[in-house]
Amino acid sequence: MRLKKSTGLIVALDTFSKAKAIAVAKVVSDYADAFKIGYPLLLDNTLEIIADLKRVSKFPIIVDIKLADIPEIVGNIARRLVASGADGIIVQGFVGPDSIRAAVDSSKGIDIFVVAEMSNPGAELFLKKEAIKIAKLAKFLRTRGIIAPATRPDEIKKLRKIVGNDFFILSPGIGPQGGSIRQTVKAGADFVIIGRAILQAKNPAKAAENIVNEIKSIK
Ligand code: 3DU
Repeated sequence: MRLKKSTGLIVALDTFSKAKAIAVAKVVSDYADAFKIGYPLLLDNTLEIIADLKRVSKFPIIVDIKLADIPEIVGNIARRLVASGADGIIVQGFVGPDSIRAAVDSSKGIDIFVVAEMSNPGAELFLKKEAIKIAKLAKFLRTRGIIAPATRPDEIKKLRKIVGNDFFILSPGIGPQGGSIRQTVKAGADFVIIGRAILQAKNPAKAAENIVNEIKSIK
């Protein structure tokens, strides 16, 4: 299942607990376009967690282990994730064209997203300088989109000009990391990726609803 835009919200299920991930996935289902799972959930569970989530969700499951390795390893892991039911895979862009291509070629048409620039302050030192090159590469290699930082909306604006409008920009970094939904969406992000502001809310469904209403209100 490929990623489609409806609400513009991707929920990051950043928890070690399968029960918590499934409970949150169920209650935010009306608001999310996709779920993103990463190391926390995968370390304490097996890849079966993807099938478990797919039983309670009709949305794509994007696996975010920020793959960064030689093409051989990236290809093998991508194949394994596809076989486990992943609908999308996030790879690092700094590894260069051969490894990104290995992900695309091994992924049987599921969505590959490339990290162009990370949202943490430390990314200013290395990744920010290369983000435009990585974004061009991601587009050239026919991936589905890039990850760009909600913490630096000017970067999203710049990257949007590079990739055009027929290419997804997914932006993490809202809330605890300092980014704002309004600025991120206005800068050109198609999706916000949100973890803690939903997972740690007293009422995750209400938090997701508020986020989606805020996205909708942005012109
Ligand atoms: O800050 P939050 O709790 O909303 O989580 C953000 C999520 O997005 C989390 O899963 C993290 O691994 C991911 N992410 C970034 O935060 C920054 C990036 O550059 C790439 C992914």
